[in-house]
Amino acid sequence: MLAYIALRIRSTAWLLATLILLALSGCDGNAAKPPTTLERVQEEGVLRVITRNSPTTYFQDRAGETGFEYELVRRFAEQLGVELRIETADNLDDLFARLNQANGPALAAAGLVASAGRRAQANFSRSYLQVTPQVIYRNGQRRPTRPEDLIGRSIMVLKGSSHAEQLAELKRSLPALQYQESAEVEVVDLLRMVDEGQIDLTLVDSNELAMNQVYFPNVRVAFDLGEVRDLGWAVAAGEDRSLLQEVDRFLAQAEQNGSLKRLKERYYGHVDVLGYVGAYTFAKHLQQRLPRYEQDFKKAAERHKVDWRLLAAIGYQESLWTPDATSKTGVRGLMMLTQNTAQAMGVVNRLDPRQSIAGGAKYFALVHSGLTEDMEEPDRTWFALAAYNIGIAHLADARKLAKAEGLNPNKWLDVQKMLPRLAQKQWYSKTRYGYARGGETVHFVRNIRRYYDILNWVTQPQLEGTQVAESGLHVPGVNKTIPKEEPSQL
Ligand code: BLG
Repeated sequence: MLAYIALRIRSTAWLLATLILLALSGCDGNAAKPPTTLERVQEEGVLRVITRNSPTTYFQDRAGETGFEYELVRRFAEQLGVELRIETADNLDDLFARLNQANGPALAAAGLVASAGRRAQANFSRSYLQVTPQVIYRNGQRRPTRPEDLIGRSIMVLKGSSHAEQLAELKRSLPALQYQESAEVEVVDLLRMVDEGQIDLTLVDSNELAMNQVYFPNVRVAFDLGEVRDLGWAVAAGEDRSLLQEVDRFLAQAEQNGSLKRLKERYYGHVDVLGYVGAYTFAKHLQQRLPRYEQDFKKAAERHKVDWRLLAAIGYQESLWTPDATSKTGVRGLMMLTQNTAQAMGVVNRLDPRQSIAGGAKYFALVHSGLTEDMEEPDRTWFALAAYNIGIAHLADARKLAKAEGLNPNKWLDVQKMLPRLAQKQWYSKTRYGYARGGETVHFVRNIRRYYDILNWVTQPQLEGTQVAESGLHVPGVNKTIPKEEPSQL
């Protein structure tokens, strides 16, 4: 028995010694090497991402969480096969502090410029968007055209931003330059403050202006301050590059397969599609005209089970929310009803905006429900818009053409390619219903989708039915409502 115990003690001691030796010599991989960031994320099955709550990054809309950074990082998490957990920082200093905390989020996806000053706080991925810093001023004020013109004007930028870095740099050569940094505001607040004349100037990135121009009709670009810069996602400064390498691979792929381009177009393409003038005209009309018809859109939408924002978007495309609009062909009113359609929908006076909206809503709901059962959303809505504009008969022709080409007649992207053919003799001569201006219908649907996107951003679900919603529209990401109705400017 004693011998047995002695043997046990000896063997335990030997085992311990062996383990210590192994650990010291690094032979035992598990004990010596901690998991990489990527392995940790995969083991936990969760990707924690820190971002900012703003229209260009992450916010809530009617359908739930959205935003450019959010959409992109959601796809990345999907590809990794892990759950995405979003955290929001109060300001940029807070963001970098939390990223660098032990047990902090693994990744920052927040429209961050990979600036020299930030490289001490974070390691950046490859670029997914190029932006230009722009000086913003209010229309009607003296326009600055070069850095010297910034002296003597009240300027505010975000604390901890790359713009604050730029101004600090500029101040070295222009000591008289004064500016304020604030950790209490977001980019939308800065633009609003310029729009309302509370500050003279601010600095924002071109993508942020592109996204927000439609909300702030008075803001204008004074000049570009400096070179084009890269936006990147970031990990904490001390972190290994395993996760970043995966991010780089994902971003390269998104660039190659066009998904990144589509996302940019969706979020930042307003100014491209509407044009600069179109974007701020829309902003002006949003403030001055829409409030007059908002209740009528909402009532008609409720009656016909359609989203009121979609009806409003149709109304804007048709008439810029002008009740007495008339086309060359005698189509009339805010929703541009033809004589026949108006009659069929029971509209007596097409120039009465309430009747026009009610008739347009009824007609839209009718064509929407009349489409073939196997057509799915959201394509179904785009087809219904096309039918609203060109009629179901011509739309059926375009769908037949698509089928003949081996395309899918239930996919809007496919049928959209066929619609312009309805205006070309070689094609329309073979269709049942003949010539139609199908190219216009493609523009019609594209524009409405753009307006609809914007209307979704400026209206928030949680505000509906509240006092705030009744007093005007809401800009996502900020506690600010656009004031209701100004004197008529029709
Ligand atoms: C639409 C009708 C459809 C009709 C098509 O025309 O009007 N929609 C409405 O009235 C809401 O009902 O389909 S059909 O009844 O099956 O034939 C085709 O006729 C209106 C379109 C026409 C267009 N805007 C709504 O989108 C228009 O105004 N075109 C003329 C432009 S201009 O005169 O060249 O400036």
